[in-house]
Amino acid sequence: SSTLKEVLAAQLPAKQAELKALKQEFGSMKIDEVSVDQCLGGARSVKCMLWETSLLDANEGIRFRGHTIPELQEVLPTFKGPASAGEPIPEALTWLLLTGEIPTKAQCDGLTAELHARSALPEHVVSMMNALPKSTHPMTQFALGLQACQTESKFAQAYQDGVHKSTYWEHAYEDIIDVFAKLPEIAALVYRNTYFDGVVKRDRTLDYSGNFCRMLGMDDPGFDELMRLYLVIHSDHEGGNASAHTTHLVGSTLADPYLSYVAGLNSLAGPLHGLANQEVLRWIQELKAKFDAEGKEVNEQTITEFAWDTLKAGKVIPGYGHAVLRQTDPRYTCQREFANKHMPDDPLFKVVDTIYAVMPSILTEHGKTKNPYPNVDSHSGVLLWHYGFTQYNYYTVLFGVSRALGALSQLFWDRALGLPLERPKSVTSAWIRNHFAGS
Ligand code: FCX
Repeated sequence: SSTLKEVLAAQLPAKQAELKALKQEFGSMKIDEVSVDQCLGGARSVKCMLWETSLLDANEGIRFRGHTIPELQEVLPTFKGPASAGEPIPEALTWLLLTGEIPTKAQCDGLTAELHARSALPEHVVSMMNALPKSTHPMTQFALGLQACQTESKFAQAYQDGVHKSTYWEHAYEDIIDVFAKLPEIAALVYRNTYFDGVVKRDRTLDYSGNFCRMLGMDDPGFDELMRLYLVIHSDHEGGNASAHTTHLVGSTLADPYLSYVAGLNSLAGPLHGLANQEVLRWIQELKAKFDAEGKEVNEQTITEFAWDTLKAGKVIPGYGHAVLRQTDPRYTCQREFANKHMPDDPLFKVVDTIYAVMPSILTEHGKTKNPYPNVDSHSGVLLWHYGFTQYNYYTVLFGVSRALGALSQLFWDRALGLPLERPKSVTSAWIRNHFAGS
């Protein structure tokens, strides 16, 4: 079977021709208009970015290369091999994101071997990371680790060597696969350094996720399956979300994939974005602590009370609301299904489910958010917690391992299609006033 790089190389000419034709046929047509509200309001829903790997529908949720999450669970190869014999493996999803094609198990195994072979961290990265204070937030350690790996960038080297722009894709590809390979190593070192003895053990007879779990020090096959699901569903959420958009923006300067994705990670570390998953667990733990201390049960009534306290204090309910979605996130739903299948009696799962029962009506009554339903971050933490993975300040690092698969797959196509420097126009408030003066 062909390697991933060969498949991509074969796709290039047609994809480049398609983009050229798109420009020729529709280049002067309008796909959107921008209101002043959108200019002042975070460019919400302005269509101005090409993103091939996934597309988000406000009601249906995400499709990866046209496939919903339940569809992927039917068709992508699993650790055991056949589709549906467990959760899809991230290698399969990565192949799909990059090529648009469903891979065979043999193709996935080839990619697994390639990732294992490229995973080693340079010594200077390990010693730099070992020197960081344990109190450094895991996301900061994670971003620093990747930034330090940038010494290995083949793209940056090729650019220095003055290669022709038609070959950028090849060097970008090499970096992207290297970054995929190294992220679990960096992430595991952060975890082992922050909470344990810094020792990282590997099992490269396993897949990308299984080996990652061993590196974290987890050896429950149930946790392996959870990690496969986790790494698949957090990978991509079209292009406008902050981590994907940042990666794309920084990459558009021809900063290499290491530098580009470090920037994306720093976006992910914000509490309105990926950090929300740690905030959800913190919120639940604070809620439990409060009512345990008061000798009260955690139920619909006490959760409602705690939610109103949060809202009245001028804070958000983490894990609820979304900039695009207007229904329950299918990434939430598939995690809920995982919980129903593997841990139906888990007490924290029951709390999350009770929150789900009351929160939409509380947020609707509060009257601010356009979407009162849960997003992906609302459910991920309790699943990890169930397996004893309780260090919630670390949770966003897992999101960061996964988000690379989507953001960098698109970055490959950014370079392969020769997409230009991104540079939208900004205006001053005086410009806006003058623009409408007399109208
Ligand atoms: N709790 C309380 N208020 C909320 C809210 C929530 N969960 N979600 C939105 N609101 C508020 C906003 O803060 C805003 O208030 P303002 O008018 O005083 O500024 C108002 O409702 C309108 O916001 P809305 O248009 O619905 O949402 P935005 O597109 O501006 O923001 C996020 C979307 C996701 C940032 C927002 O819903 C939020 O803060 N949620 C909580 C944090 C969270 O879960 N983030 C993770 C999102 C995602 F899944 C991910 O990136 O990982």
